Amino acid sequence: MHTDTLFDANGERLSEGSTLERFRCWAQNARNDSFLPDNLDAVEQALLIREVESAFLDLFSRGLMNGTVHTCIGQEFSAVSVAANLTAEDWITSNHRCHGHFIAKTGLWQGLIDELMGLASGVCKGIGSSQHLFAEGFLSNGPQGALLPVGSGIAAHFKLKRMPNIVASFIGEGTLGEGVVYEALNLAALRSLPQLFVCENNGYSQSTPQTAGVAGSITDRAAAFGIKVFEANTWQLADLFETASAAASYVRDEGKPAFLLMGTYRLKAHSKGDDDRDPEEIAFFEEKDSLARLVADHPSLEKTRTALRNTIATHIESVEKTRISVEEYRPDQLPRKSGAKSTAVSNERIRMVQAINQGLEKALAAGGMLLGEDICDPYGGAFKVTKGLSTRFPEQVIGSPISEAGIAGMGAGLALMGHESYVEIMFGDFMTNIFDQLINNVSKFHHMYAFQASVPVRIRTPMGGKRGYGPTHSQSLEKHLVGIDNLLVLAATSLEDPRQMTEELSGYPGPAIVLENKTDYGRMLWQDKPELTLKKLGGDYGSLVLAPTTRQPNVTLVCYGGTARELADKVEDLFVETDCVAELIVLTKLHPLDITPITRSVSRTGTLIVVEDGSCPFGIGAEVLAQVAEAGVAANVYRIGAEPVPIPSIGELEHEMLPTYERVAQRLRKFKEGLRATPGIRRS
Ligand SMILES: Cc1ncc(C[n+]2csc(CCOP(=O)(O)OP(=O)(O)O)c2C)c(N)n1
Ligand SMILES: [Mg+2]
Repeated sequence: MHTDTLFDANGERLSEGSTLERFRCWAQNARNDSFLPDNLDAVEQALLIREVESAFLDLFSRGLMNGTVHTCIGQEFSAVSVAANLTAEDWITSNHRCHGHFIAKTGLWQGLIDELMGLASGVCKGIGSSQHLFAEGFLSNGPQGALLPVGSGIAAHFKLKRMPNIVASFIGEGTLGEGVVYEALNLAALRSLPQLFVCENNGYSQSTPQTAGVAGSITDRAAAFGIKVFEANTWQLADLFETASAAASYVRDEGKPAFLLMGTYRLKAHSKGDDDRDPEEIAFFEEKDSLARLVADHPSLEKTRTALRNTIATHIESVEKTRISVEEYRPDQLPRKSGAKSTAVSNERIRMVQAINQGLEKALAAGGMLLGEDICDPYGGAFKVTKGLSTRFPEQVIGSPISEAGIAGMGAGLALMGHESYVEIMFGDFMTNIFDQLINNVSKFHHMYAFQASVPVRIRTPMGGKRGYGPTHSQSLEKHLVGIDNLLVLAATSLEDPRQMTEELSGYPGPAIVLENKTDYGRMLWQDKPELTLKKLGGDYGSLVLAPTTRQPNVTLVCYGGTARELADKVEDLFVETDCVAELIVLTKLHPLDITPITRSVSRTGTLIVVEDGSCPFGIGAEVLAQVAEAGVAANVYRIGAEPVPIPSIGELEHEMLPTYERVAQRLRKFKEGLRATPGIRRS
């Protein structure tokens, strides 16, 4: 194994500039005389990449492109050497500097040019542009490191299906600063996934030299996970192609991850024109550039280059300049329309936890995947929801280390490959750790990749307090989740069989969050009561409405999640105590919100109370009230939610801080008093 750490003659570690010193040394000593003619295809591919990249810089300088572009000029052989060892069915996950990887893997250079020109004929219809590319066998995204666990998920699919394929996941050395990199390395090593991590070390992360951004050794990082390390550079080409081949073969044949550290140098600015590097340094590497030297030594390559340049120019000139329409872009996958169907809810006598378990079992039987921390037997999950499942489906249930972002990404990768993937986040509080995956990956893939990618990943998590778990294990963070566009957010309750929700979700092509509630797990599902009717409105994902069988409701109570069952159990007490007849609307789909059952009810009752599990500011209640107002329905409105403080562990104090039946009753009593005090209050 090589090491990337340099020592001087006295055994002192070289720190300042050591990487670049080594690069200089490699570049200086490079001998590529015998690389041709055997590797002509590879060199021509590198030339094509360089000419396409040069065309991009030209288009940018002439103001003919939007945004930004990160070219890989100088680094082309990295992409070419790795892709030379990949089949069409293998995958690449890539980053912002992805054009070379894309061309080397897919050959779709025209589609790439069109993409960056914002044309409908682009590989992603011009939506993603430079950093967000997708084609069969390839995806790239801009947030550093975010796609590594997605690559692990794709690799997990190959392993599960016993396919001979591998995933090559590219990052730059600056990205070694991201935590998710280590989650992916750990997951890939633990599960022996066929994933080749390629770290393109060009000595800089934007403006930050490696010495200021990467502590210690790069290769030791991978080696610490027991991952085999390969090392090559883009100056010594024969060695590079041999090493890349050995690395890919190792991953494919052994079915294990490997780490390929690729020494290279970008000859152009980080993106368009931002370059603070020493001009002498750049000039040195320009002079030593392998590709330029090969062209200089082989006149036939100069001809090839001219031909490529002309072909590219002709393409840019003649391509039809049409753009995707607004109508084509706008539609989302979210279930926004609800049917008129209304069905009576009647549940089996079974505990919530058991019903969720059975729903998951069905999803697994249909080929789904389940990932999470401590979910395997005999433990069966922190709340015992997954008990028995790893025994029944040992290959489909992945017990993971503490790596929320890692498993969310991995679930997304598995979902991309067609598995409905359930990811359990042990406590809702730790949804914070997967925000990058939610916001920058899964909720964007559908639009960003021009509707070519489906990610049926479902993130399940127990939310809420009332169990004394304290400030970081009791929160209701749903208002942060419903703010994510293109993400379906469901809230299960023990009022309705959760197996129904799993059933409704099966076949939904997009990502979804399923909020469960800690207080609900041990409860028996709601059973019919003669004085109340529980109905589900609007078909799949429809809201539940609990109304008195005989009395006319005069208050609309909207709730979801943790408070729903508590209020449902006491809705009759509310009448006795406050004289208010409540119609309880339980939202099972928080995003997108279906306001119709609420406006319909409020039009009749004139009073709306939204009970929110989390704190009110900028929350679910605010959205409900805004939509009711926009619908033109006037009403007396109130919000009840958690106090905007950390949830204390002490029982009585916790109780006081959270929305409860008592607080709803108190609010209604006050409202009644107000009604008596202010006759003629406006009703809709
Ligand atoms: C999470 C995240 N933080 C910051 C950025 C902005 N950014 C884009 S590229 C880049 C430098 C990446 O350096 P490196 O990983 O070495 O790749 P290179 O650009 O050298 O190819 C930065 C900071 C980003 N895209 N994602
Ligand atoms: Mg770099």
